[in-house]
Amino acid sequence: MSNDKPTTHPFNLTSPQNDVSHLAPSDAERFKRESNFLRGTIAQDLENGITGGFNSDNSQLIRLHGMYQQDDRDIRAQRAQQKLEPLINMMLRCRLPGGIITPEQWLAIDKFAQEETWYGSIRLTTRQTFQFHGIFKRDLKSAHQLLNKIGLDSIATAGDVNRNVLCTSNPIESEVHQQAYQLASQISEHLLPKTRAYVEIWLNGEKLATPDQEPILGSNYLPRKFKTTVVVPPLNDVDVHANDLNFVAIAEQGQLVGFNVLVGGGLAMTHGDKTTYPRKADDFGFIPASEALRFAEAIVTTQRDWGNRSNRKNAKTKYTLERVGVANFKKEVELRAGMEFLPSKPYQFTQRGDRIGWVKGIDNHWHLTLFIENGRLLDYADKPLKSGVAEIAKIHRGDFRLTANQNLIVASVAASQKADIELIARKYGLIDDRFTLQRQNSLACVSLPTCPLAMAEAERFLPNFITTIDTIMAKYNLSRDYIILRVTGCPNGCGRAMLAEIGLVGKAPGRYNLYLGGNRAGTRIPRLYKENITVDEILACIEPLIASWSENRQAEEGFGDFVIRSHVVEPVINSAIDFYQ
Ligand code: SRM
Ligand code: SF4
Repeated sequence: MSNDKPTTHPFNLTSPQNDVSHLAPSDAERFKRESNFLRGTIAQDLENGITGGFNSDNSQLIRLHGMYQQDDRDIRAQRAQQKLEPLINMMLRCRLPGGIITPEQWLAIDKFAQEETWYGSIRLTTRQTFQFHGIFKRDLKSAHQLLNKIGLDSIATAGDVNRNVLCTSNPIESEVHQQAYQLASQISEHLLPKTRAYVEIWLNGEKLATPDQEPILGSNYLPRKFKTTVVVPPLNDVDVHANDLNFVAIAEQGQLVGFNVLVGGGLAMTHGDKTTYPRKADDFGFIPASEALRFAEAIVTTQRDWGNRSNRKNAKTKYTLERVGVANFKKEVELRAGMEFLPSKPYQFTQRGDRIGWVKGIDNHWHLTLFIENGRLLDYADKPLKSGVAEIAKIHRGDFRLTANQNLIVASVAASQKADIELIARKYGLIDDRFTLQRQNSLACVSLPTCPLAMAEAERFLPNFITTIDTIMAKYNLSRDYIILRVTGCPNGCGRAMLAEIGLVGKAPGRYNLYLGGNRAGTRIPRLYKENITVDEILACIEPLIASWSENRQAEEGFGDFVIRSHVVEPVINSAIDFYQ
């Protein structure tokens, strides 16, 4: 039996009109409930060779196993004309807490991407893991079996569960980083679905006699996706305010003493629906390091029981907090954890981007952060990036770390190997001195052609757009500076444009909403400046602002702070109230 029942009545602390538990559950709740702990009829569906896809419930259910059913949108119309089914294939997202992967594992996934996927790429994501795009149904089992063979899996990287747990990159730089990484791994394991469905379906595991139990997630799993990070200030490279739950490491004299816990961040919205908005996480207070798992569980189960299971657009923790009140949610968490939060400890975030290039760690080993544009590792004609990483993996004795900015760290390199690794990186275009700081501080989500929700280009649009921005920056003597610039192909916000200094949110092909005024630390949500404009119009808007920033900025003032100080846009203070004002 699963522990689905709340420990107290969900809304005995707040007004009854905020109770949504009596509303009809969404269809997602039905298929989760009927799925027999995530099995559905996936196994039978796999045998059906007539279609390249899964039936509708299974196509949703496979998400909780880490896959999305997609088709290539570039050739959709052409195939329809030929009376062919769309080119249905799956995207598979690996679980990689803290983004750590060994060279041996890398070589195995590199080979798989090359030989078994339609697109032949490895895509590093904004959540410190990688995706294969274009696996056909017939090859899915071998993909999972390969991952299993090398000690990886894709469980709970999608769907209504706790997703891949992020951790500030380069954990071996100090003891605090190491402890943070350990916590990220522990949280990932602790909150993982306990069903054997994954093992049975993909790894041909025996069905056990004992019934399945989901003591933390419940048999209906969570109301919506749930995202967790462990972050080590002053670097906010994981973008805490995009996440439901964040453990902010607090160190004293170089030793981790505990965490400030931030709850309820999230960036998605829906065009035209003002009940949806990006929201920053609230600081609940400080907890000792030893209590982190207990609090993680209490927060997840509170959201499990109090989250909106009727309307998926308002189901994330950020909306639960707004509906029941932050104080009430926090009180319930304390009740469940059996412990109160202590007053928060001071900390500061100063930056988000990765430190591209070499840094030396405490153990005298070196770490090389490679800038991977849009996280796409592919063998382009002029720069075989994917092969380059594979060549490094062949000689590298440390590990790789994927960052939440879609970059790759070659970690723990002995001084004696530094030159060899750099030589390979340069030869394959993985180090390119022409990359400007601007390019390195820009992000795009995947978008077309694989994302079914894309409204405008993002990944394929950004590189050329940055070339134009580079020219503008140079014109105003800003080549050695940068603006955090991000583009997402739709308002779901996978490229985290809603925490950018300049954010572009896809509205229609070639048209975007332009947001301004986030800050470099990632602690302010930008505001809508112009709606539904073309790329030329975007450039016409931002060039004069960049010129003015260059001319009138205060020392070290970022572009986002400048546009707020100059009243180009007013700051978003409390997005639940003022985001649409
Ligand atoms: Fe995302 C859905 C790609 C990070 C908010 N996201 C999707 C899907 C799976 C489209 C779909 O549902 O069919 C996209 C697949 C595109 C493709 O072809 O690969 C997709 N999301 C991505 C990635 C790959 C973007 C990237 O360029 O790196 C990121 C994968 C992360 C990972 O490894 O787990 C990715 N997605 C994010 C982030 C950023 C973050 O977490 O730091 C967000 C905003 C933060 C947040 O959650 O508020 C994000 N993705 C969404 C949403 C909106 C959720 C919501 O609250 O409403 C959707 C749509 C949904 O869930 O209904 C979505
Ligand atoms: Fe797709 Fe939209 Fe996410 Fe971009 S932001 S990957 S277009 S869902």
